[in-house]
Amino acid sequence: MYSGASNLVTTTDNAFFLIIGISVIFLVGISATIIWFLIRYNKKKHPVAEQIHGSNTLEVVWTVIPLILVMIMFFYGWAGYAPARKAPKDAMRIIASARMWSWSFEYENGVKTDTLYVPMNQPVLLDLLSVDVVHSLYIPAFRVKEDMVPGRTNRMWFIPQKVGNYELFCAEYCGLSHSYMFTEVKVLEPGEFDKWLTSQADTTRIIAAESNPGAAGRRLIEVNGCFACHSSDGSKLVGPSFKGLYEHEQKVMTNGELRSVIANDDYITKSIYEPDAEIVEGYRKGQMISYKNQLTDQDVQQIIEYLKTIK
Ligand code: HEC
Ligand SMILES: [Cu+2]
Repeated sequence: MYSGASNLVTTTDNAFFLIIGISVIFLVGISATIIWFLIRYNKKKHPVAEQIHGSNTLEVVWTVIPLILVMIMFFYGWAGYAPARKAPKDAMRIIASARMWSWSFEYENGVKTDTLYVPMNQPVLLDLLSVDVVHSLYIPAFRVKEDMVPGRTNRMWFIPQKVGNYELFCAEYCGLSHSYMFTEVKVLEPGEFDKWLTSQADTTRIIAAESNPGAAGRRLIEVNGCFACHSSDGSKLVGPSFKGLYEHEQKVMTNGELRSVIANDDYITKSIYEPDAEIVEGYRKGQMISYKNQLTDQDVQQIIEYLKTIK
């Protein structure tokens, strides 16, 4: 908890503990005063009530002391907030996209992942995008949280300071499977990170050039977060499994009517571009969001190539 995992931990924690400390002192002080008054002024000891008139000294004291206290709180809060708003110019940029209900991270060289990888001791600036509803990217260990609003680009930045894996999740209730928006930040040594990034770029190129059928499609499924809802081993998750889907008979609801279709290229393409047009029997509408703007026809073709390998 106090790991110093990012440059924003100390200032955030200082403000937090200062406010908690002051609150605890007041809680204890006020409770003790109430109890003391109960005893001191109860009817047996103090049968006749007394009229008390104003006291200027008291008025000034209980105005000035809280004013000083909140100004101290403000000062510590500002000391944490101001640097968190201003990213250094040389920060490494990563595009973080959220959708119902998965994450995708795109690095400067075009590599995409569903887990966030960052180098240690280097400022990282995230462009925060959402394709559907309001999400919020939260990394508790780094003390950062920022809304992701469709149609605008919010930003967050930090310097990871310790190698390790940390939780990353959505902190804005965004629908039924909100809890699926859970992944990790992996902080690597700078050298390791560079190696990882180039190896990823190479893998993408090798896979694209390779004849190994379906490898490119499998990768697209991984980086677009499809595996959050679809398995490749026959088990049922939020959506039906991909295993045994291709060219098999599937029962779907179309405009309220149950019918049988063969899961051919057209059916799969339509399932990805217009998921709500035909709903697989036993599943509900509105679970899967269209990938119309994320996947090209070529991408979908490669996904189909992958599905052929697990039919
Ligand atoms: C949030 C969960 C979720 C995500 C993420 C998701 N899907 Fe789906 N998908 C579903 C559900 C639920 C269904 C079944 C209801 C329907 O037909 O729309 C479905 C249906 C499908 C079908 C039809 C399956 C069948 O058995 O007939 C295909 C193909 C498909 N999805 C592909 C994908 C691909 C490719 C991705 C990633 C690019 C993806 N899905 C991402 C939930 C999801
Ligand atoms: Cu979300």
